Amino acid sequence: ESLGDHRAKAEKMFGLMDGFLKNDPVSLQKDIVYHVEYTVARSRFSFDDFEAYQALSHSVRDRLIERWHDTHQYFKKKDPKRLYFLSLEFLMGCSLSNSVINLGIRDQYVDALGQLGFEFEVLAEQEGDAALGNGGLARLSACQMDSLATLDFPAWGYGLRYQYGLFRQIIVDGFQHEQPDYWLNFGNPWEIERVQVSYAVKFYGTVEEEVSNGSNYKVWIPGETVEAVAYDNPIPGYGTRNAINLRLWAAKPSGQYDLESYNTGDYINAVVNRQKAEIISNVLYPDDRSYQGKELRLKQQYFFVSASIQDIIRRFKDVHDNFDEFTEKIALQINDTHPSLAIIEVMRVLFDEEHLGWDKAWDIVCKIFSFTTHTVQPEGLEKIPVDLMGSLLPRHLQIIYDINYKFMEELKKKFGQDYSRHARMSIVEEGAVKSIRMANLSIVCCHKVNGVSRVHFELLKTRVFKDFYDLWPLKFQYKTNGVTQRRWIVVSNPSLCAVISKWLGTEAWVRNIDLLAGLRDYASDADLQQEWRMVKKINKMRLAEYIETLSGVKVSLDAMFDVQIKRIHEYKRQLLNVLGIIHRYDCIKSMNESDRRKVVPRVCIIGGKAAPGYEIAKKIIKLCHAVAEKVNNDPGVGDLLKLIFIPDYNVSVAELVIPGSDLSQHVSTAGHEASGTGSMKFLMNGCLLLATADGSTVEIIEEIGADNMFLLGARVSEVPALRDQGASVRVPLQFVRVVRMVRDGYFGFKDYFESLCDTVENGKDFYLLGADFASYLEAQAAADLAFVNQEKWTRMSILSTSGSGRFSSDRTIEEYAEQTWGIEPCKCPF
Ligand code: T68
Repeated sequence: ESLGDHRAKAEKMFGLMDGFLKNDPVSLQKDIVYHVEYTVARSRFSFDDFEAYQALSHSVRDRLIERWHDTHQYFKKKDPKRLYFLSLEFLMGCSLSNSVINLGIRDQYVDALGQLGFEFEVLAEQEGDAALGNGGLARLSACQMDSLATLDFPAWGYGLRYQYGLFRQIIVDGFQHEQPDYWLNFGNPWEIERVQVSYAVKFYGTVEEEVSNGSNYKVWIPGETVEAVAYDNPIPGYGTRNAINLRLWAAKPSGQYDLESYNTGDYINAVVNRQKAEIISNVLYPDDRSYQGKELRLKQQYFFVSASIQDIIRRFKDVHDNFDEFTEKIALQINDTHPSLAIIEVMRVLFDEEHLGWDKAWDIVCKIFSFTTHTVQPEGLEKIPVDLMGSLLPRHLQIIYDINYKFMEELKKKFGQDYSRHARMSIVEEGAVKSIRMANLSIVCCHKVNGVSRVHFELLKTRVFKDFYDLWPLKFQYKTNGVTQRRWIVVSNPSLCAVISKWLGTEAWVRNIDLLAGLRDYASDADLQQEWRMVKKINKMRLAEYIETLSGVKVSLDAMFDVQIKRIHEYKRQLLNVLGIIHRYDCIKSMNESDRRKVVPRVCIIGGKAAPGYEIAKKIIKLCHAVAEKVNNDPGVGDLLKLIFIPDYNVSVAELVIPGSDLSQHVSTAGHEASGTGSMKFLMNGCLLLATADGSTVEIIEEIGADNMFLLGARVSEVPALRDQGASVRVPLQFVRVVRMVRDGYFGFKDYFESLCDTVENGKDFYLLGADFASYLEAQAAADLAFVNQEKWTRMSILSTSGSGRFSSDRTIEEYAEQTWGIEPCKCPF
């Protein structure tokens, strides 16, 4: 077919489409009704809210698809350098509200639905979260996709389409139980299945030598082949026509039949065996920090990497007939080390299959890959046992050895016989279990290694990757994390959004967050302050209703809502918070009537999931419930103190809780939180922070000033000395007392809590809860004092929002684009 014919056909088809979809209320209504009838296949006379949500989503999806097609057509035509963002986890949450806002058609939908007798918000609540990730790292990926689309960057995301997302947390008698999240049960209107986009992914087998054109090549003869099928998820930018793609892979049995079994008549077993392939993309691993060297996890990693690399090379080859321009057209970002096999896979394809020669292939690999690390603890670094790697990916193991050999030669030249340095830096770790250090591999092969905050960068340079920093100082950089104001203000806090736009006289801050700084001038303005407090009140009412439905506990709107929501970890110190609550309770109990009148009432809210095998974290959850049981039912305490544990914390819960909080806690032991991003969402919503000088908090202080938050605890530089003091570290009496209360069974479950108490007493308090306790209580007291003065508090709150501009993921992405990826915007014309 000639190009002319093709264009004529396309134009004819576009004519039949009657142009693009229209967004006036009647067109929207027609589309929704159409989808009720034909897509959802319910009668137009009888459908429920969920079916209405489905039809509504399909009409939004149609509009997304138009822009997404045009964007990709345009990228294809322009052939700019593209960024490929590889991540094993994306925590997208819900899509409906975000999509209509980014498409700029929310108001039209609200009207259209209103006229049909539906409320947009009610239908939006029907949607369930897409929870294909654990925590900060995964939500960061989602925020960054939003920014990449909004800033018109020619980017693609790649990940895995898990059948089961992060487990659902249910609480039975105060204990966490896990339930599977079978999120695809009712279909997913936000994805497009592309059965025709699929690749064979190989595993196991052997490596053989082959001679071709007089040279020797290695050929990998696989023992198992699985098919990867693409599911595309359009990601719309805000205020632009661009919609980029997040391509997630699902495992399906390979098209290649197991002829042997068919011939031997074992038909049933052959079919059953084929189904086993699907296991690969079945379930997300719920451990957000530990590595167990499990075969299935490695299979997941290689499966998604191999499919993505095949897809990327196929797309490149569509328009290029050699690899000369590969490095000018492609940037590959690996999100932590989880996708780092991509590096070896590209090496293998270029060397073994494309026959480019080692040096050329290596040169390309070193120019295209960059890597971001999200961890601080050396024990958080991924290690794959060599035996496992060798059996699952025999050829990859050989290539890793070859790379390591050359790297060791380089080290010898540079540092001579410093064997302990060689051993520390080697990609291969000798020891009881010989393993591949995925971080070392990534550092050796990537042109940039990024940290996620300045403090993190300092720790990488001086501790975690010190040897590598000494060798290649220019490789190391940092890009302080950010979050998207589209989801974390516009979607989740419409009332605040309206007030901000009114006072700034523009909505432009939604794309250009630096404009928020303009609010600073009005921080003491009585009118703004009143509107600001009104917004907070509305959001607190919503949250209070949610709390009452969940727990039956009625909370006072006059109380300070004090929130800590994040994954449960010892280093994040939810236990410090609970011990602080016990102390507060203890104080209230011993007060006389006149002192009680001075107490600032508190609603303490804690939420978060513990990894299923993390016993201590699970005990912290149980302790929250045990304390809540006692405190909430103590008639002598009443509204002065309530403790609420919000179960099944996820993105949607965060969207509800953050706008309704007054104070939020980010109290990790200094030097343990690489960045932290929750704090940024609270900051944008004008919630004050009670925090340690850890991760990105240090930069938040620089933006809003230490006076506008409640700082506490030891600094990063003080932590090692405190740890060295062990049992002789100074611990306040109040700390000893509250731990004793737990130990003695004041909240019940005496035996169960014993091992939890052991983690903070007798010189074993690794996370320094005792050492920081006095400072924690002082910060809490300062918060109480500030809250009493509502003008002062509101001013601090406005200054928090107005100082949050630096923590937009738009800024982070601009920095990556310029300093790491070398990509430029490619804006699809309207
Ligand atoms: C988090 N890491 C950091 N890891 O803890 C946090 N890990 O400080 C930072 O703000 C955030 O990343 C974004 O940079 C994680 O969330 C994981 O979830 C994870 C998952 C699997 C394996 C290892």
